[in-house]
Amino acid sequence: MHLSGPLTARWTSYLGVLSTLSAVYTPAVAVKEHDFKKCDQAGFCKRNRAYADHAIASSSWQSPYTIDPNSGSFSNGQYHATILKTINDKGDTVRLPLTISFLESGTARVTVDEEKRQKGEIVLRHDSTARKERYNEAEKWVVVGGLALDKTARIESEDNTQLTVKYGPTSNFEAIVKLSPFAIDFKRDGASQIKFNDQGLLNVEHWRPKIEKAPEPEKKEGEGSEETKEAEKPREEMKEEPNGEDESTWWDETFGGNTDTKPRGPESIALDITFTGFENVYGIPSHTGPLSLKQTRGGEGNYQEPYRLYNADVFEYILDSPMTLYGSIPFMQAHKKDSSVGVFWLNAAETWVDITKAKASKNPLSIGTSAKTNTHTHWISESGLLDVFVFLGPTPKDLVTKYAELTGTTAMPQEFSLGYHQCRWNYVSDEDVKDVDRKMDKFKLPYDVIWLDIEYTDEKKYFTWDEQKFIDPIGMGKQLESHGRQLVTIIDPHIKNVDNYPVVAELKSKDLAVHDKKGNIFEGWCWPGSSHWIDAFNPAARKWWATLFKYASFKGSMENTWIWNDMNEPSVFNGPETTMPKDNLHDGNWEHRDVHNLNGMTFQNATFHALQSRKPGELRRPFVLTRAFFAGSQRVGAMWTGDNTAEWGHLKESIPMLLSQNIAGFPFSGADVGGFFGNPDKDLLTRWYQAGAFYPFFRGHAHIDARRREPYLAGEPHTTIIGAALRLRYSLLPSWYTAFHQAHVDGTPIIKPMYYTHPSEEGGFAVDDQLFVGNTGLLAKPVTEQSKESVDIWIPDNEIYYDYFTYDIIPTSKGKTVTLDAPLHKIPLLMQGGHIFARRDRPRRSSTLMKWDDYTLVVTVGRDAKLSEGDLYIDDGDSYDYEKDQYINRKFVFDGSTNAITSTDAEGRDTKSIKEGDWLKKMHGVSVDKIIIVGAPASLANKKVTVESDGKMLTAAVEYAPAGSGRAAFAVIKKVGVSIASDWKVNLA
Ligand code: NBV
Repeated sequence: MHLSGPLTARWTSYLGVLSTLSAVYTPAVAVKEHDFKKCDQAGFCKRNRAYADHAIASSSWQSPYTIDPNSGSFSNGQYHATILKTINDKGDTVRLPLTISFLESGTARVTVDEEKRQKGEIVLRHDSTARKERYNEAEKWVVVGGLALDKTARIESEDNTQLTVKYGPTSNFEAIVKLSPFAIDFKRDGASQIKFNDQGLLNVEHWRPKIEKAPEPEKKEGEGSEETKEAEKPREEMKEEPNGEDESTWWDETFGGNTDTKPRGPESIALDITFTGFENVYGIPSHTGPLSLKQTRGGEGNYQEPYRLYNADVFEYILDSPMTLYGSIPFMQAHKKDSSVGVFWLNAAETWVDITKAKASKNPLSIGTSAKTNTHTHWISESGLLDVFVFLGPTPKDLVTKYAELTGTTAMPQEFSLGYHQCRWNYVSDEDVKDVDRKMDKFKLPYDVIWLDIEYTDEKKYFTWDEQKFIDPIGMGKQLESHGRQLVTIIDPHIKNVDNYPVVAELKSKDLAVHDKKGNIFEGWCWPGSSHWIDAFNPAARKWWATLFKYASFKGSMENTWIWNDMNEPSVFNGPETTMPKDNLHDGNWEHRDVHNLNGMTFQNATFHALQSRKPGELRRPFVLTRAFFAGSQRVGAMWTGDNTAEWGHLKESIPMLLSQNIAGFPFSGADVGGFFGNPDKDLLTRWYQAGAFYPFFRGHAHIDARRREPYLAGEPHTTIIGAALRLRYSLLPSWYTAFHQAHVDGTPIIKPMYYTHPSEEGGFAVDDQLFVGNTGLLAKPVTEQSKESVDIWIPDNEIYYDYFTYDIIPTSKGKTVTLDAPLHKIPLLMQGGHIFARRDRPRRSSTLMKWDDYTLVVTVGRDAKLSEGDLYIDDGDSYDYEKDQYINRKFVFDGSTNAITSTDAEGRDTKSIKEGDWLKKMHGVSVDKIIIVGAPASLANKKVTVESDGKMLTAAVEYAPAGSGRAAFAVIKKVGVSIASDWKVNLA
């Protein structure tokens, strides 16, 4: 293997790892921003920003894209036309097929491709076998539904300058397509919401033949190479002259000592998308920084750089930055009072997004009305199609559900995966694992999963064990299994290139790895040293991958073994920006450049399907954690935010980062509790557990050099406080599971930011440090600052709020900020009135052991004491039997006017007619143990209530506490005794 380019500090430290057998690793200093590209170091980004600067500065700028007036046709909800791009002063044009699809969901899709030339067919560089098309398979990986065309969409008016299409479920959406220059104005109820090419920044860098440098002077005419002659011919035919563009990075560019060759030359696509009258935009994870995205063109408090989406192993990432991270979801939402709209930019190549906000020019006639702010965004991708979905809302929920229709929803998880996960790099032996397991029990700390990082393997050969240290993996797995616990082992995509390792031998002999630009198996460096990368784009590779996970192949794995996919950006230590060369080739000879952001998803997907076929007849829900992701990854597992640091800032940042994941369709997300790099002090660790209890994915993790920090090591009072946070999570698991189910059904976020739950309250649009859990009305505001003993919670409405632990009524009202005491032992957690949520209060060691436990219901009576409502979804938490009606879905209602609480089937099903399997039958024996009513009516002072269920009438005792010194009255109905699976009614009067 040859090293090219300078050795960065990072690479040096990796070499350090590789050179020491013990793999002890000394972290370098925080991320070197200069190890990753800035926009002006990515040729296509620089060119498009320059294009934008030129267009915006010039008063006479005219976008050179025009719809050929004779090309348009409209049928069955689709408009087809050809955009002509004028490429020189002579008026030569390039033809760009345009399709605008109006979908039944009310989503519109705009796709622009590039026609192959009749003459001047693109000439690829001689040293590549890359495919000669714009990459058009992102849809295949990402879109799983929602593409049915809206046959009722119709052209409402048309002349030779524009056409207006009416579409949408109530025909209240319009797309006004302007021919020259090409532009689209998307309207809802007559008002403009989203504009394409309003600023004239549309840019499709068309293919062109490479013009080789002028022949060397000593060469006589006619002595040029065949290749040069060939390349020159089309240019002659196209009569395309250089037009002063910056061509320096068209055919190759070098960064950090790595040269990227571009066989197809420049081929970026870019478009300006204006959100008319919108001041806040959200989404496009993953980045650090606020949930409401910042402007990126400089100015006070703004970024200088566009948000970048190019999945990367960003070592010791920094806070408040538009730098790229490990995963990308190019879905952006704009929000203003009572209105949300969004776009999904379906492109898997490196993408940059500039954001600016500007007051729309004021209409001089409308005196007194203040000008609205428009948010201008400029999307720039290196290659592929221009393919954009437009959502016109009007609610935040509309956006996420329509997006989910296209890209799919969160897979129903293994129920255990909502519990607490104990991880570190590394638990060093099977004895170590068993010891941690025992100690967690000893200290009464519940957990569900213990994790093994890369050191469990025999010298980083995945699917093997270090037999000196993991002498009896099955024995270890069985100990965990005996109290319902699981093991997650890491399996990365780099396969060690070494003799006598059957996995790599097969990868090579079956030719299933990623190739370099010459078509040879790509070799790079990662943890194992010299490695090859499985090409999970290749169906044959995925099929082979599945064989490796069979219990008989992955010896030492068993039914409670699950998988962690790390480094799948992919991380390549000696590659450009620590990833794969862009001119590498994947299945179908697509360049890596085209598919980079999809790569992680294809690998997680391969693992997900592999776990489904471990044993014939065993179809269970897989659990696979990924670091790299793209739109659609939510269908195949969970993600985490990668290598954070044990600092307060990173704890704080985790909340907006996870909220961003939640609104962008991939809610099963978490951040390393405690911080990966470094050593948290005990307070930080404790506060992190309190916050982590509100992450959808809740895992403690630590770097190999970090000190041990299992919660029992913290000492008192910290261990007890952490234990309380874990117990809180465990008792609320039924509500978390219900929220996951909702996410599975329609893409609803599991944790929700204020703008999402209260889209009319402008004061909440920038609030990103507090969250609602599902539909429970639980409002959490984790403490994320050092030595802070209080928090300020922003209250979004006039509903009543109770303290979760004390039932104190929070004296506040809509739009106010209330300060709450939060000494170390206290998690600031409020209950919004008007809800009913479920808990399981019996402390257990793992969620699996809670399977048959009774439930507690908590009713929070609303300010008007009228209706409180809630849901509870339950299934076996493991199989796909829920697809065959084997689930319980209850709707609970407390009605203040009838003074009763009822439980009915949430979907109105006739549950009696369901053919019940074993699990469902057994659930009839699981009861509602108690009902806690916070803000309880005085009638409950009567001490007894009647309970009707299954035709029987019973009584239950009530403990009632009248209101007192700020605390609400509450009642506990004890031993309710009704089945969680049945209809029932509790009469409170
Ligand atoms: O596998 C080791 C680590 C892992 O612990 C961490 O969670 C990943 O994000 N992995 C990265 C490799 C490199 C760490 C510097």
